[in-house]
Amino acid sequence: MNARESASLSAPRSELPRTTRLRQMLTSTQLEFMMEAHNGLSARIVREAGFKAIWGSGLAISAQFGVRDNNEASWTQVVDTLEFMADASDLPILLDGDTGYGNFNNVRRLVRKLEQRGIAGVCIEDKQFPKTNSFINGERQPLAEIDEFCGKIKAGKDSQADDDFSIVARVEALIAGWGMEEALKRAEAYRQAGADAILIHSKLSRPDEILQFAREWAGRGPLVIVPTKYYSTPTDVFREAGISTVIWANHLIRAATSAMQAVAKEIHASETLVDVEERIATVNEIFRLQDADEYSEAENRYLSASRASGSAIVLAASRGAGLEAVTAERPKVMLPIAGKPLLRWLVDAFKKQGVNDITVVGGYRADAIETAGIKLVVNERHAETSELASLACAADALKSDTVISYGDLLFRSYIVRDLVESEADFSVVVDSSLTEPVNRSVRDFAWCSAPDDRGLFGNKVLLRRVSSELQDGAASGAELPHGRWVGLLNVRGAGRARLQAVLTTLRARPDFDSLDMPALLNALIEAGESIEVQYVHGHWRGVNDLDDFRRAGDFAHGQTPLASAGTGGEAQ
Ligand code: SPV
Ligand code: MG
Repeated sequence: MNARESASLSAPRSELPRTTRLRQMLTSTQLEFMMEAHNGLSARIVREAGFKAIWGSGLAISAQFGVRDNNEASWTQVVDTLEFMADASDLPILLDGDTGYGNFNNVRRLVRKLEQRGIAGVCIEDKQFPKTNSFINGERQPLAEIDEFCGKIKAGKDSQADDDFSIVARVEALIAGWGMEEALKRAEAYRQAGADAILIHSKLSRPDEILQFAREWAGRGPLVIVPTKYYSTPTDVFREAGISTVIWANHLIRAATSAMQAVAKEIHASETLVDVEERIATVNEIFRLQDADEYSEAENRYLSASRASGSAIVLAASRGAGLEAVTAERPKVMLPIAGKPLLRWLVDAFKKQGVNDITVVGGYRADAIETAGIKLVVNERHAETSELASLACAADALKSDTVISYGDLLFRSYIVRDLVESEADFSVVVDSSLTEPVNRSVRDFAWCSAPDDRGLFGNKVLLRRVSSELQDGAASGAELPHGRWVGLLNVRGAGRARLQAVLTTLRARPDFDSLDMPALLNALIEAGESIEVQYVHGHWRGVNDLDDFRRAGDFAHGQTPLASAGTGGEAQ
């Protein structure tokens, strides 16, 4: 495999180098086929259709640039286009190299550059530079001198580094009206000069002269044909004539042209997209052809340690007990706080810390959730279920390091920054300023391995248990809690699979529908996981009732004494 081939990022690898595969096609005893492509996308489409090789058509590549097939595109522009094609598809590409873009010396340089870019072979034709397409006044086009053209073939063969790189010599004698004898004479001279195959071209609507040529050629070397004009010939006729390879030379650029003409005309006339949408490739299909998934996988592989790839799951399925008066039309997370929805404050705070892939689990009035910049999944059973059922709806989002968050939080951005920078597989934020029930909605008390001792800043503290019951003596030994879990859990690396496993175990429980996030934290601890505690002292606020709602605007504006932030809380 040459250097260029191994540099192709997204194309699947085939065992043999492209040059070898092209040579095997040319020399095989069965009839082979090549399809035209003219850019990376069409090269990908040719591969997916099942073809074994690509014809890099001069006509089609010129046409997609909007220029004529008269060497108006420079050879380096053609080679740059081929590079995109070779990257998009692992098929061998035979370039239609026109006349070789100059004399023997240009052919030498062309062959070297093509090899460097993973192109498997080149076809050169015995006309003069600059050429014109064979189907435009072909008979008036001057042919090259036989000796001069043989020199080009030899120069090309002498400069290839890979023995399997192929040079196909194209005979234009029939196109130019010089007759069968001249065509055969030229083909034989080119074979002796080292050509790996002969392309015999015809502009007749019947295959007669091609078949006569093949008979008289009598298998001296592989024959390639381009039946654009004699397209109605049954393919078995070529098989029986002993043709090596058929090139379908321009059919994708023509198909694309008629599709684009029809759609452009229709959209212009109707001034709407509604009639064409079903007939054209979806945007997702374009993403697929561009291999967008590979990018996402690579991002996970190479950016997972950085905050840029962070993701979050936001639990936002509840209407909000105590907030019924303001949530008839929308869920709690869409309540306006200082001019923007609560959820937007949260999303903006995450994005500010590079947590960009945000999945929100909606439920009650999920239709009212603004989806800009987030992915929305819906817990359809939100009325009968609790937080873990919502989390399970977003389990697919646990592909990279993820912050799981209640949806009704406002917090200073350093809290998320410190959380996502934690090296621990599991970490939570606990507010040590709140250890006593302020009102009935206060819950999620946290017992930890040590109290918040800001003198010992940096010491590792582990979560022991989260419960809303202060008298939960069995677990806590009636000890006072060390603070309150604010509703933020960060899961990293291998912790993700372990969290999924614990979630799966909990799902098997008959009471799964009633389980909340603290139940997950406690189950993780019982399963032997260490959950690191990041203590804060205020600087956040939950929105659980109308009073919280009223005060949240002040918090958002940064006007309240932040350290005394009131009730934390949950979204569900
Ligand atoms: C091309 O595809 O550019 C060819 C084949 O050279 S033809 O247009 O038939 O001459
Ligand atoms: Mg051409």
